[in-house]
Amino acid sequence: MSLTEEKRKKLDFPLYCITAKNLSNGRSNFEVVEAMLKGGAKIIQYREKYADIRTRYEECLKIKQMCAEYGCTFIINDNIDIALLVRPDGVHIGQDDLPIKEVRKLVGEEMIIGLSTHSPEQARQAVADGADYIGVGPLFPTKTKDNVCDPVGLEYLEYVVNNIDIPYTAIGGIKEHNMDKPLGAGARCICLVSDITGAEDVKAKVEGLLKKIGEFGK
Ligand code: TZP
Ligand code: MG
Repeated sequence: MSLTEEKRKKLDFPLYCITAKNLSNGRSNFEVVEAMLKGGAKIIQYREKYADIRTRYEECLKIKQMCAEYGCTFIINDNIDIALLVRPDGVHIGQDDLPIKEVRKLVGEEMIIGLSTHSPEQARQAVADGADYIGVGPLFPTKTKDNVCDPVGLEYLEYVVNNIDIPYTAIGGIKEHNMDKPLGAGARCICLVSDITGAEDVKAKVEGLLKKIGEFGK
């Protein structure tokens, strides 16, 4: 199986951070990533829907380096071509992207492949197809993602918590003020996009979130 202990370790962190330049208050992706890293982020996904491929490639090259310095797992969204050149820890794809089995042929066994899922059927299929982790959402309404499907609600997250044995991250409309909901449902990893990238002080935001997550339920 392709989900090795090494991959599990790279994904074993309660907070999953994603870039969103258009929701970063005018700051660059580098500035935001640096602040995430200084705040203690250990998984960062580069997601950039509005830049050309050359810019994405160059940003990924540099962010890979930055993440390596902090021992942070680096994942590239969408662009398998950039991933083949930059060799991040992982790639993240959606239901309408190339099939996982084909992506696996391209990126090889060692690269993590994450897949966005929205239903129990998709989660089971992701496991069968060899995904290394899944995104579970959108839990709540979100404006961050275009053409997003309707919120799936906490029931789907609960299904994953109880039935799926690969790593996952809960995503979509999660903010500091409602993150007790996915955490209370048993989520071991949550992803907040705009709440982090749009924070006035990104480093302090990540630190604060990690502290709260660590204290949750104690
Ligand atoms: N995939 C499902 S929802 C989403 C993605 C990338 C965006 C989540 O962003 P936010 O700002 O945390 O609602
Ligand atoms: Mg995609």
